[in-house]
Amino acid sequence: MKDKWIYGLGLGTLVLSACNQQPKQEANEEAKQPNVIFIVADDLGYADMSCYGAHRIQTPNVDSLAAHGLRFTDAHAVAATSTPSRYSLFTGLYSWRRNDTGIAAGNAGMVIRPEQTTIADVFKAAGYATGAIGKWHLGLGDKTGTQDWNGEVTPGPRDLGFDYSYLMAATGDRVPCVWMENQRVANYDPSAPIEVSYEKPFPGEPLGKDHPEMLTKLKPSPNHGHDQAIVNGISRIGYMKGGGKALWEDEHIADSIAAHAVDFIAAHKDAPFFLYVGTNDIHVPRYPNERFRGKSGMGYRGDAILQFDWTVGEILKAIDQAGIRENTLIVLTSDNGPVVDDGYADRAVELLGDHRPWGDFRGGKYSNFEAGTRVPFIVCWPGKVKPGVSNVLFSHIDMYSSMEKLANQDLGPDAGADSQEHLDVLLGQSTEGRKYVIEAGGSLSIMDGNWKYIRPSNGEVYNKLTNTEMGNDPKEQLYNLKEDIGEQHNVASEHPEKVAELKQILEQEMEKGYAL
Ligand code: NG6
Ligand code: CA
Repeated sequence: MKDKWIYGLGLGTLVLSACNQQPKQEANEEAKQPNVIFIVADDLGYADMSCYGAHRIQTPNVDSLAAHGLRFTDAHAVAATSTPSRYSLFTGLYSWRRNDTGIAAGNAGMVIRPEQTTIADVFKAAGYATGAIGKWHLGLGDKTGTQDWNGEVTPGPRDLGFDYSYLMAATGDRVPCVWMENQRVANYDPSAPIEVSYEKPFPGEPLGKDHPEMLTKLKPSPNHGHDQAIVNGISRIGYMKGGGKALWEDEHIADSIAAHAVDFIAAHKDAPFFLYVGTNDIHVPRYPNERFRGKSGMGYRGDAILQFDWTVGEILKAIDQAGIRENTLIVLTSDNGPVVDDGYADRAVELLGDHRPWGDFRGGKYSNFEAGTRVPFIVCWPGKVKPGVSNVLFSHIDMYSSMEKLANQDLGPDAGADSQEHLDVLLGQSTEGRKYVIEAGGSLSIMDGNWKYIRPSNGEVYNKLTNTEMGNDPKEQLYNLKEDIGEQHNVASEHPEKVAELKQILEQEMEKGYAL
């Protein structure tokens, strides 16, 4: 596929060198504040895209971003699920220091409190236009269950530095199934007032568990529990009433996200902007647009990867059309590792074949093992970031301070307190990365690039519903990742000195605050 992003600079053969060329008006360009776009996929595995080794699926748009940018092999999300992972990405604070950052319900109050500082605040302080589009999953409003979905829900992203927002409150599989635009339901339908509960069903509202015949688009997998409110022929987690014409249609979610991102880019092309785009892909329920359904040969999970790649292509096209490619830093990543069956009978397990979403890593979403938090991570900024592959250790936790540096801001010592500044690593100008990363699955791990220590935990060893090896063990675990990237051999008893060393660093970090 010939793509403007690749070839827009001129001859395809000159692309790689063109990417490194300094813009003509260097002085002006230097002075200009770059636009910043974070594209955060949901549950996309390390090896789910062709640029990360997938061969049964092609992701040409992401691949072009990788070919013209820096593709990291050792980048880590802070947590193996969405809410804590995004909390840390936005705040530069470890989510495990708080006990209320777990997977948020659709009616959760805002997890990042208004008085906390986020990356969006950093860019706002630097005079940027800021926007958040797509998956949020960080709560809205003050307290769980107290939102009035028929009016303005506040506090919200506006209180966290985002001027504009167009968001799903939680996940595709959780009510309320409506878009929140600037903290109000988009396309609000006054004839169908909205009520949401995670406690009890609304009389007269059919539930998936009682009405399988109404589940025309997707049925839940047995025992996962996505069998409550029915919206758009798919049953969800939680109870909901009303919504009318404001209810989303799953097959149009990616289109809505892409369209709003494209509009935001076009509207702000003359001002520096920071845009967070959280895709719904490839989280469950996976029900991609008919343009993608059946196209991957791997069922809806594979089709959702194609749809994710399309979304990236739309964003790149919009940047091209706005003529701001060389002044835009794009970071593409995933919030946590992959899961194949996460609650809907979409045949993902059966059609997976030899595709390995987790690559060579063990575990997956929810797990302490590497596949839980080792994520795809691509940085592209033509002219500034030299294309290539980076094996330097990097963590989402450092995005906060690195963006402070980029935007030339300092919002104080409490802001992003767990975040280290590694802008040079991010831009491929240094190989001096952080010394270790801390990752949260069911337990906490610390990994220094070679060795990984997992704290003892009594959590479940294997999750039968999602087929996940959780990495929990009542005993200490130590893996030599250089020799054993698949974390097969616990060598804790052979290397007590290494265990002691990593454990001590982890405990020092935990002493600063640990609530999970
Ligand atoms: C789990 C859901 C899963 C998914 C996940 C959140 C069950 C059995 N499973 O609790 O389907 O929604 O939460 O995923 O309810 S995340 O990527 O947003 O963290
Ligand atoms: Ca996720």
